[in-house]
Amino acid sequence: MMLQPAGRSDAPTAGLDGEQVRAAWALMMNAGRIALLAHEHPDGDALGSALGLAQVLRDFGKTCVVACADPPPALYAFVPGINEVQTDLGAEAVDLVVALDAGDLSRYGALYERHRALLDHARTVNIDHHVTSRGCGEVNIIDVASAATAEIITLMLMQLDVAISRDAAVCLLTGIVTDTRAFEFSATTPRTLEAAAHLMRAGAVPAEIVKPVYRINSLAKVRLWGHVLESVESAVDGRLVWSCLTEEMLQQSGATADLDDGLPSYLIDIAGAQIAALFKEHADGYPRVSLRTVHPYDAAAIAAHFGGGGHVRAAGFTFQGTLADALRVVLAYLEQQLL
Ligand SMILES: [Mn+2]
Repeated sequence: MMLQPAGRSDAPTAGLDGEQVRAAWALMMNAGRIALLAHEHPDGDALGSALGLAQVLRDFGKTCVVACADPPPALYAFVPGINEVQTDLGAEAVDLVVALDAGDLSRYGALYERHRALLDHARTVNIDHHVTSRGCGEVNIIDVASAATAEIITLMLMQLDVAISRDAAVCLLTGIVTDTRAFEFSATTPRTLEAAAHLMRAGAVPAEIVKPVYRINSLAKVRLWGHVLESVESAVDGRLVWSCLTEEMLQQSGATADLDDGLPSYLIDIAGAQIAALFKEHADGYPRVSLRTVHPYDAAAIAAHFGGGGHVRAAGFTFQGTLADALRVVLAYLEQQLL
């Protein structure tokens, strides 16, 4: 029997539509003042794409404004130019809007609400990789085969033979690294790695992105995780695993409630686990339950049973009762799913 290649069979080998790329580039080259928008609640791809493209366009003498409805998370402090991100476009006119990593103007949040008169009528280039995107520009480069918007921008620049400075390369590689969790997600293709290789040749270093984003933790977070991991329990031959994050643990570790980010995923990575649940106590509200599953268990369906929602592998809900009740009721339901 022939061995099938392990990579994605639908991995893209072709470049982007050359006509669209040239049309987008012509709009940028004909503009003097350009607003680059990252979607609300920005991630590394939205920010890296906007800042990276802005730095490339500045090398062509363009005045660029990078804006986002929300300030960048502190995590991205290492990204060149991060301090220039504005939460408002100001009153000055812009010749062109480049909307990045979302294909619907409403996804730019408060920025869109505040500048509706401008954004509804501005000449706009839209670059995105989400399958749900309709496109909100006169030129739309929506490429769902790309793992990140920053991958699309890199491919564009490669096709146009435009030089990329080191700072711009760090921004764009941040987008690719964060949208693929350092090339781990299945959206990663050979072409993603080719784009990343191009950015490395321009001077970007993956470790300088991976370390601050995925490796560095505060001492408080490590202590909080220690408490939670020490309390892990299991049932159904280890197929069900769960733990609690209590107010007492938060106080003992000096951590803030958001530092549990990543814990539910850590639980489902325990060998043999098929459903993982993290029960999070709230001093002034009902407990929150985060679920992670592996195939064939549907986290969204389980969460929906308790009035919540999410994705097939990751979902959550608020339990209308005490933490003790949540443990009793939810664990019984989860065990039932595994029988
Ligand atoms: Mn993205």
